[in-house]
Amino acid sequence: ADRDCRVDTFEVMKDFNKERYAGVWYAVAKKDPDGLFLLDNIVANFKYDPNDKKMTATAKGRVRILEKLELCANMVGTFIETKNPAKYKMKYHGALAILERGLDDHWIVDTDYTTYAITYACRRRNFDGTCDDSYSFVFSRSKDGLPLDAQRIVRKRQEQLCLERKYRSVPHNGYC
Ligand code: ODT
Repeated sequence: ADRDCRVDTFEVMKDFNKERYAGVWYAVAKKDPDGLFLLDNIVANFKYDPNDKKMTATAKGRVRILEKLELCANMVGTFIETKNPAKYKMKYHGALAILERGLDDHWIVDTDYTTYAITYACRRRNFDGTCDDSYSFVFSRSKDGLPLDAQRIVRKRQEQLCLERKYRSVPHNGYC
């Protein structure tokens, strides 16, 4: 059977647990959106506040702004919940006003909390329900990348998102 590439049919993480997801994640691979922003040395740090039960995050990395300027940026994000506990709206801005700001979908597609995670955002949909401008991150708890069994799972998820072979690897070379 043909694969279904309509965004609303994509499966996301079941019973997503914000508390277990908290902490540092290193981006090891990325599928870029149109007009990419985060280039490399991307590290996200998720926090869970047990008082208001909300998730927030900071991200840093080398970014590209004004089409050619490259610098290290600190970004802040808050996550707005929806009916599906793995599908958030991420409201974000930079520590500096010249950096990007926006509101994107932020879906946790899959994670085992201790090794890998894969996230997905579709910024613009086609009339048939497929995505016209998406980005996706593969995260690892370790800077050194993912073990083989996790790589296998991630590859399968990338196919389910109709994004196989669209990812590039994200270097961590201490630039930021
Ligand atoms: O790099 C791109 O081109 C698209 C991503 C832009 C938004 C990045 C904003 C990060 C906001 C704060 C951090 C949250 C962590 C999120 C984890 C993954 C998505 C960046």
